Amino acid sequence: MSILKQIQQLRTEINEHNYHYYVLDNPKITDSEYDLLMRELQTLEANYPESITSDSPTQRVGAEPLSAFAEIIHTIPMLSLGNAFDNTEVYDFAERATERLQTKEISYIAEPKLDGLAISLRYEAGLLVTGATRGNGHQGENVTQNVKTIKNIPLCLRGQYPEILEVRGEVVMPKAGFAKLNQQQVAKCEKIFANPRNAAAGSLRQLDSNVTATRPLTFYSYAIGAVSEANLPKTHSGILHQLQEWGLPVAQQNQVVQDVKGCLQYYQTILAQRATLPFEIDGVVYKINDIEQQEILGYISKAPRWAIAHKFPAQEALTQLLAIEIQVGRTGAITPVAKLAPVNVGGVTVSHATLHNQDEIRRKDVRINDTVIVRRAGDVIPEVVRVLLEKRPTDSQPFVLPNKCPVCDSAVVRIAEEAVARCTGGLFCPAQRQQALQHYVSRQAMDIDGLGKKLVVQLVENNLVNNPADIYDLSHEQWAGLERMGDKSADNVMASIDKSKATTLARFLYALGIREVGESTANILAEQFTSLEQLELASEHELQQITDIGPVVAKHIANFFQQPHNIEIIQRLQAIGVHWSTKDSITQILTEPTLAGKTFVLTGTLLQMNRNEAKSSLQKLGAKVSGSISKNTDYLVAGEKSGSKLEKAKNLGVAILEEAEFIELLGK
Ligand code: D41
Repeated sequence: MSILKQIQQLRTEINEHNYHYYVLDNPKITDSEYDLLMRELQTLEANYPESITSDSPTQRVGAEPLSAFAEIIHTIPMLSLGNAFDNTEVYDFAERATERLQTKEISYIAEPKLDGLAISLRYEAGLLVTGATRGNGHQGENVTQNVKTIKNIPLCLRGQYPEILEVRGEVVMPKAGFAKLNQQQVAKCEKIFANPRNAAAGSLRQLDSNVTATRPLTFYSYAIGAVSEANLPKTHSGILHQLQEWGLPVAQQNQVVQDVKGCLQYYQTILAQRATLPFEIDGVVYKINDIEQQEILGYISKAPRWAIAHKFPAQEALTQLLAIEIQVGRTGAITPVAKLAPVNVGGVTVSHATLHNQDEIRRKDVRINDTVIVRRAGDVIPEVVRVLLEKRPTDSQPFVLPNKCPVCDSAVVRIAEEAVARCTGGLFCPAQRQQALQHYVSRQAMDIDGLGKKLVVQLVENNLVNNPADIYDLSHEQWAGLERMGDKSADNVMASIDKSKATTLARFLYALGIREVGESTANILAEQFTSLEQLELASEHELQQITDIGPVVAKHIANFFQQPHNIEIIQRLQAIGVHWSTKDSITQILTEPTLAGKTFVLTGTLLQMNRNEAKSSLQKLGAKVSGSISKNTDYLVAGEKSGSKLEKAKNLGVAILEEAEFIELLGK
């Protein structure tokens, strides 16, 4: 047998053992036998280096350290999950589903909710080509080198896999590995991790994959992204089973259950197992199992209507409320914050908790010097759950929010239908100014490196900067004159500012800090409008026509651009050199006419793309994609085996597109 063939056989054999060990949890040989095989392969490869391929089981570690992670745009967004905190919310979720689906009985797949880091793996021709973090769901970081060091992630798929396969799942650090890692960190006098999730995230975001390789990480698949295969199983459980056949690890606790009752039983079972599971979980996830039903239900905002996370009760502790502090947010929102005697809640020291607003303080009757129960749930801000009235000092007084802003003394007002009170000072209020600037320079916005909170605070305190445009006018002398700054740091900041001028329209829109315009809305706006000028002119009504932009958001956007001082600042920024490529807008012009305002329904099986791809292509062109046919439907895209929807469309006289016509319409 030729050496190459021998090497190939060894790799296949090792991969097969990996599969039995990591995925099936049922090893066929002992660890030392396995080590022997690995060593044999290493020796052969060392003698025949030209035989080494990137998917060889020996090639998990050793890549050069990176200087930064590259960005990866997810071809299909990684969605988020809605939460249910009690049984009622699960019933509500199920009731909405049964109503929309017109059926009483629904099968769900119930899964443990792993507390780690969501990632997406992309396989092409069976080989792992990229691993990316979820990031904001739309764009993540390329962590391929690190992902390859995770031993239960296959470098190549088994069996009859599709040409392209994206797998979504969670990277976790098992409890045992976490404890051991922290012991090692202590021994090395390095920082210890607060919990397994932080440790997993920190390990996956190492620039040197050799470090990641030493960390005990594990991966579990829970969904698919883009896939070039039309004949996938018709249930989520079937898809997970298929993933396992292809060599991907799937949590063994997953279970198909019937109706809400089955879901809630599963919740109790897993809650009882929580302490003995090898990994940390913070709840369970229910997903409607039938893919067709999933498609009918569709998505709302960034979360599917067919899935929900049922969270375990958060961890709680008892402490003293020392004071109530008032924070003023970027948009003037006044938030009361409880200052607490520091207390350990589930491994994290908590010294502050949000009190939300005046109504919440009144409802819970929270007062200074009270003894309170605080709760911490995952990564959310700690909360005061309730007051122990029996421990309340006799002289305590109800707490009332001040009616003047504690920072700028402007009036605090509360609009009738809003829960929050706001400082009316606008950019006159130093707190608002500071936060607007911090937001403007932040990583997701203009990304001005080296211009952190401390510098922004100084700029505002010294009255050097009143609005974002002023940042660009500061001289070298002014920068160098700030505390802890010198010539060199002044040069660095000025260079970062210069560099940040080349940006994207989406980032710029987000940076402006328009109320209710977060990253995802900014992305949508940048995709919909060919230029900023066009957006500035858009009416509230036009804005509302865009999918995912509701009346409130539309109003805030239109209002923002109606303010002359906002336009003036934008013009100053552009004059100073802030710019973005119009590449995106050119492709948009080329594909015109767009499908803005048109409603599509997809049915049957498409051969050249899957439904999610078809849907996102349509949405990019401004079309709406709906789950059911009505007289408002403009087009039905009918793939193979179209059933009742095709009939209904014919009856209603809705235009019907075959796949080829549809692809032509997309301009592909
Ligand atoms: O175990 C998890 N953390 C988990 C997360 C899971 N079992 N299933 C999930 N399913 C989804 C959808 C339904 C959107 C495919 C998820 C997540 N999403 C998720 N993880 C992070 C954000 C969303």
